[in-house]
Amino acid sequence: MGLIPFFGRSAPPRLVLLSNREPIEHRCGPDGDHVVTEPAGGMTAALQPAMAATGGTWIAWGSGPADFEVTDPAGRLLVPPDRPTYLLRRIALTEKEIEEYYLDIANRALWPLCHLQLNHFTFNPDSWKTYVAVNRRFAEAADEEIDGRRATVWIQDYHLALVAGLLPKARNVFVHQFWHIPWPPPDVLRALPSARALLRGILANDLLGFHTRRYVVNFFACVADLLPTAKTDEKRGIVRYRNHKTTVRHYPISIDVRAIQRLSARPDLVERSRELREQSAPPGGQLILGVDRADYTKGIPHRLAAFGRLLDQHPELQGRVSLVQIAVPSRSDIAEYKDLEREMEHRTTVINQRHGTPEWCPIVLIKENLDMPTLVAWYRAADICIVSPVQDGMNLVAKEYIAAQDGRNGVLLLSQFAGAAEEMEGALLINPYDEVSLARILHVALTMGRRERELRLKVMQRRLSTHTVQRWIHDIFSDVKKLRGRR
Ligand code: ADQ
Repeated sequence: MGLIPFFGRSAPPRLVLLSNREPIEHRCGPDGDHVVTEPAGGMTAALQPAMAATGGTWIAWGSGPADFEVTDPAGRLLVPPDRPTYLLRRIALTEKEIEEYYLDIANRALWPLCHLQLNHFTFNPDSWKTYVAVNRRFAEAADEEIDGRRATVWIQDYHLALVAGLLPKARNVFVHQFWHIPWPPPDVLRALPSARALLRGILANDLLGFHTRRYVVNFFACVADLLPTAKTDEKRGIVRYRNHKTTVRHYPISIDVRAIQRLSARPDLVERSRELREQSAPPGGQLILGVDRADYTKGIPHRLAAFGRLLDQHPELQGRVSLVQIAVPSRSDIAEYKDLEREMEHRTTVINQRHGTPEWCPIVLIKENLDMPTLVAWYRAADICIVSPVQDGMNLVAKEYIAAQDGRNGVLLLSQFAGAAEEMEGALLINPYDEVSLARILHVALTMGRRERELRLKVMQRRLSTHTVQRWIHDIFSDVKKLRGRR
């Protein structure tokens, strides 16, 4: 299966991809040379292979400190540096634009809104104007890259919700967008004063993708509620609004399963994982793992509290189990994120003081950005992985953990509020808000027999082996090809 379906004899349309985050950043090294880093996160890693396969242009915010020292005056350079296959076009943002477009609207308004966290939601109308202006700059850059040719524009995520509506209409350009986070129900979306503008912008896409059926259902409910003149056919996944037809489908994102499996089988990583286990799990005991960006949607305090309760209720577990929480700091410019870091540290200290002994530290908090080989070594080392978001579009950690269980039999605890819960039959589903039941299910996982562990894992690994990120890209582009043909 090729990543991008074959387009017949005609040359494939030019691909122009837009995302807020860029696939690589440049910074200055110690000797004044330029060092390349790849920002953490599943999304850019998932999209790189598609760009490498097709060529084209990737347009993104140039957020690295030395980004514009290596580009032409239009902000462009060929990447990846070792085997250049596509063009990266960087957009420079001013301090004000970063504050208003990125922090205020994307992260203080749309992110909490879509994750149903209205207690964290704020809206600044001046910042919305900047959000529109930055989206316009992305659209103008895309239009320059298309340059009148036949093209497919692929927009990523909630930072760029208005781009489709700001692109000039052109018959030979197909525009589609993937929304990586949940889509909220109408009562929540109504809290956004610009909700109608947001919907109108998104409905300028020819195809719109979400992770799950539930988000598609919410989207149709929002259109019916806020844009009553739109005509919807939910069964066929079609919205017609102002003479434009948008197809709305769900495509669950996944991971490069083979790449994780290969890493997990590497002898040096098998050894590394043994060392990590020795360092952090009590001898003969078990290791529970959490891996997240430190974000209030990921339910980290909830899982720490449940682990504390587990230790309160089961004194026999003293010195028998440890929880390693890897939480890379994220969006630290926003007060709530700083508060979360403090809360994680506080809860960890309280539980460690209450239960720890000179030989045993119940919770180890690691606040580092780890490379994928090290993460995979941790996944291998853990008997249990706990993924407890209060809302999550998909959650790739759950899938990475299962893919890394080469010759192991780890148990996955997965929040019913993660998109991944719709696919991962075999996981122990949890409600992060229910501390009592979360502690109980942790105990179930710790005492689960080998046979049941293996059976559950097998179900998830079988599903994952065919539902890879390659399939995600292929399914989206198959639909792009069909819909473009019909047009
Ligand atoms: P995120 O909210 O970032 O993604 P997730 O899907 O779990 O959440 O992806 C996180 C990625 O970052 C994983 O690939 C993980 O390996 C990596 N990561 C986590 N902690 C790390 C650390 N300490 N060091 C290095 N890497 C780390 C958004 C949505 C999700 C959706 C994805 C993709 O919020 O719901 O699954 O996009 O669409």
